[in-house]
Amino acid sequence: MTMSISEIEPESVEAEFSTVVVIGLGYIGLPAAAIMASNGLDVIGVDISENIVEAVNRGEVPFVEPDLGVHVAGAVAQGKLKAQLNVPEAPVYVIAVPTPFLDDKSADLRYIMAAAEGISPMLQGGELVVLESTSPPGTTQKLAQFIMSARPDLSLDGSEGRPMVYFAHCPERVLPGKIMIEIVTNDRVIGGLNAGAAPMASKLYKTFCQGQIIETDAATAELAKLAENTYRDVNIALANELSIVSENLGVNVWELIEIANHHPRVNILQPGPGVGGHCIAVDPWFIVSADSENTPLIRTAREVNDAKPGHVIRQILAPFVGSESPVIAALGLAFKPNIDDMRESPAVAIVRRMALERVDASFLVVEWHTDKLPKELVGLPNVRLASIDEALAQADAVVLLVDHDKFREIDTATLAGKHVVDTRGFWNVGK
Ligand code: SAJ
Repeated sequence: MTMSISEIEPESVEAEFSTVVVIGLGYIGLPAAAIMASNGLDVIGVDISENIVEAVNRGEVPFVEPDLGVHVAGAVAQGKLKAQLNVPEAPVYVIAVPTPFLDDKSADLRYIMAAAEGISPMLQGGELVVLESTSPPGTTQKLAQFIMSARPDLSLDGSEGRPMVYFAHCPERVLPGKIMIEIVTNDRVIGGLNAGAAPMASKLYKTFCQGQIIETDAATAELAKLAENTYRDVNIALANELSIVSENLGVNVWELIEIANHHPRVNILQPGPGVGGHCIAVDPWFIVSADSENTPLIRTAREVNDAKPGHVIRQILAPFVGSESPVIAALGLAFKPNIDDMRESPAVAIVRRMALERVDASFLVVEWHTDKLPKELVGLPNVRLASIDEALAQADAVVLLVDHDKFREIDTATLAGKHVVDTRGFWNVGK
């Protein structure tokens, strides 16, 4: 299918999509549900968790995301958004469930297929089913085939007079921490699987998206989303590799990258303690598993980024080989700055691995966004949360793992005489 920008006006669509069912009320589904409801659609959110359903029906958001609370509370109060456990009949379904990976790095599609099982019996023909979850190439096709084999009375092409169901992939591309802005302003890729699906899905997204709506086929939309996150992963791998080379050559990598980026066609990202979160560290594997023979670069970039925590651990512990019971302050646990999300965080992995490796050492962890340790660190006797003042006063070594703005308040004079490892270039830019 050729790429085109849909010219359908948003005003004409509200009646057509009177009710939208969003399956999965997590970091992606709840913002999508809330923004559609805020723009006049009646939205029913479906989730398997009773706690989430109850929280949303109280107008509350069960995780931290700026501005999402206002949208959810407003939409629930106006009766435009409600949540429930079961999938109802509706003209539009949006699937926004997790796609984690299995041990062999292939995608685990069980949540998508569970959503398909819920939708199948509700269909009458004419519905639009949108897959928003980041998915390996071919997933929209698999989803459609799954539903078609459960419902042989329906079709993808109207053959033999059987009513059609329309399928599209519209991958989410929002940045955690800025979701409510980016969900409106980002351009949106709409990948239609069967004839008519892409224009229908474009109408839906035009109700709230102010960016360009770019129509293509489902497989291209799937691969485009994976390519975006892979581009970032490969670029960060370059930065991480340069950080180790620079260290060995006595060069400051932050200054090096800043200078290189003055070139008009160079934009190297920042090195760090590793790549975390549930997108950039996962999605490249979906391309590798789709064509493992032809993806040495993508695989190697993943391996370079996954090896960075081990390098950071060696940097922190090196001066304490042979010395007893060092005290190490670890600043930050989240997977990136100014959010509370610690899932797949390299900071958490680094503290855990160090605590297991040096049972004689004490680890004082500073994380403003939580009053309890994440599950990976619970039960480790040599790890506890501490205030910044206590951690800095007691520490022999200080490792900056997350560049939370709040750490700017630290007086760097208090670091004098301590072994300092700054994984984010927070204190030493330009030196
Ligand atoms: N990181 C670095 N150096 C950098 C930038 C990031 O080490 O220069 C690290 C971060 O510290 C973090 C990880 O990478 O551990 C990922 O953070 P991120 O800010 O790059 O991305 P995510 O995972 O929060 O969101 C990404 C976004 N994708 C792109 O920017 C191409 C977002 O737009 C996607 O919607 C999201 O993945 C997703 O859900 O796929």
